[in-house]
Amino acid sequence: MAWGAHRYLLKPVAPQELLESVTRAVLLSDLARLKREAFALRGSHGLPVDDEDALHVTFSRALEKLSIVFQPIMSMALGHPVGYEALVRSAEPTLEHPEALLGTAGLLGRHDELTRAIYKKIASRAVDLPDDRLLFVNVHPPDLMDHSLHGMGSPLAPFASKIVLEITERASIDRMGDITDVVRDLRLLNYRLAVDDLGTGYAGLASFTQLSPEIVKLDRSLIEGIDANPVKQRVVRAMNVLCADLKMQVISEGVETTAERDTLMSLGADLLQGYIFGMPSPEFTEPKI
Ligand code: G
Ligand code: MN
Repeated sequence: MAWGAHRYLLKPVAPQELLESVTRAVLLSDLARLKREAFALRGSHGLPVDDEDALHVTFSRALEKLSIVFQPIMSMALGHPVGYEALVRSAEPTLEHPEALLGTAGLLGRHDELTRAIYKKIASRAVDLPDDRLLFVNVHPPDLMDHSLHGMGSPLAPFASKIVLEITERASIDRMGDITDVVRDLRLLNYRLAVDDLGTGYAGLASFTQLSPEIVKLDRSLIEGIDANPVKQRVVRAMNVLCADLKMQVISEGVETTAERDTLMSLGADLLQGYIFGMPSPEFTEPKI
């Protein structure tokens, strides 16, 4: 009935009409099923089968050649890093950077495989993390729902008390439904949470109300050229004041110049991250301020 069979079912029903209407209903329900299947397959759309096979092979090679680099997050007051953000790289040409890796994983339906490989690599390096330093790990919002990624069996779990999970604002977490249980479980395991890329277009407060993050990371688009931009200065100063009131720490990302660094410090920022302290490195570096 939902597919329109009712349209013809006024009595008296001629046998031929009944047959047609039932046939139409069956066809429509088949179409709906096909549409659902197509929707589920949409990730691998647009790739001829041969290309897709080749891409699988390239992607598998990229997974074997993963490495992790670390970018220090500096406390200007302490004069040394408080932690490091783990960033994935691959030695496979064309898939060196996270965006390419993640995009391809999505196309091939191999996202979970990539995430697990990254977490295993990060865990293998976490043992060398200097004492009193935190390790910041990027998490894609849908991965939050996967308990096997962060739960007891996860390669990251043994290091949870030193790990800050960064959850990006680029994908809105309010479309994920209720994440209260997941957040509670993560906190039971002693993970800390950060909202990443704040200021990238998403205006809602779901990430704050649902995550109660300890840390907020301001996107580099807010930091770039801040020394010459009074509007950015006003926003960042207000953000620092507000987050201090909320007992959240603020990290300013993408600091590249001394002018940006000095302006940020004058606006009350203490935790800074960016190329000014050096490029992300395979080692846990100790940059000079
Ligand atoms: O989205 P997220 O904040 O996790 O992005 C981290 C990315 O930003 C990494 O790929 C890193 O190489 C890059 N990055 C880190 N510091 C800087 C910087 O100072 N300038 C620019 N342009 N990019 C940076
Ligand atoms: Mn990040």
